[in-house]
Amino acid sequence: MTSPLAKELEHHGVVVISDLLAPARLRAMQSAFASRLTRQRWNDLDGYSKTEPYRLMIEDVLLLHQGFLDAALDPRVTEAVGEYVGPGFQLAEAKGWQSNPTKLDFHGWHGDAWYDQTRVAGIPREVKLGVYLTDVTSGAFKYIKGSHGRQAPRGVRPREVADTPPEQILEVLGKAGTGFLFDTSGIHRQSVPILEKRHAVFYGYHDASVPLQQEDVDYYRYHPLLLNAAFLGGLTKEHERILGFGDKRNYQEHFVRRTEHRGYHAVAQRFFDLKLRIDALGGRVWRRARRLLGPGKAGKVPTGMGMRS
Ligand SMILES: O=C(O)CCC(=O)C(=O)O
Ligand SMILES: [Fe+2]
Repeated sequence: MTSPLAKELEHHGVVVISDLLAPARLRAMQSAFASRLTRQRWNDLDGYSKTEPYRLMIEDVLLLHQGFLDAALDPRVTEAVGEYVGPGFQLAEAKGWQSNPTKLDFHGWHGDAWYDQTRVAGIPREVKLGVYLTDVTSGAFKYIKGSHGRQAPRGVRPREVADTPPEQILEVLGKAGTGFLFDTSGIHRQSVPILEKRHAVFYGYHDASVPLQQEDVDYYRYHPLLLNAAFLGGLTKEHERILGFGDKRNYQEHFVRRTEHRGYHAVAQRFFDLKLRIDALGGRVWRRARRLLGPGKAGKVPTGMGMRS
């Protein structure tokens, strides 16, 4: 094993890369990330998605800025992950979120369940790269060193970890631009309380030949990566392999995600359709008024009534 980061991973299950993002790169990524946090994703408006009260999710960060792709393919990262997971490793997920301040312990200690535990013997390796985009002085990522590869990943009850000596717990406090790699079978969590908003990105790497747990197949969690063509210049064949170019193993044709909010969605859709019809009617009335009264007499042009094709 030649990568010092892979060695640390073997030993502790976690390793910090304090200077992962250079300052100019970081600033650009922070702005791109923040631009997606201005509103919830809806219709033709990009934004965050929300499926729980305390986190605003940005799915598919590789679409946002070159920096997110470059961080995922940083040679320090790919070398360490390649050695630790094995040569078939791929980037399987790239998402980020804003954690909102709360004192509530909404997401406790756990190992990340991802593979089909009924079909896979042993514990296949998965590594995540976490990257902070804000300075983190509370609500930090925490990891129980040496807990990796010991048990099939699952939620962990507080009493199971109550006797852990404090020196065995790594708390990744750090400046924006800090990165850290961890074996996701090890016990970890975001700590509480979260006193200020935290922006963080998490990239997941595992071998795409490992069968996925049913829950993640149903959600299409590990869909082929969504990429931005503008950022794909200069990739090597190995980069393309890591990004899963042409790999259809986890691709699902005709996928439609199920939702618990079907009724809400249907009602919102109807109301919006009604609004579009009212707007269109308003547009017709305005055009007729303009024809009858002559240009300049029918008031200001109503906005938002244009068709785009
Ligand atoms: O938000 C955190 O600090 C923990 C994230 C986590 O558990 C994960 O990405 O698997
Ligand atoms: Fe996790």
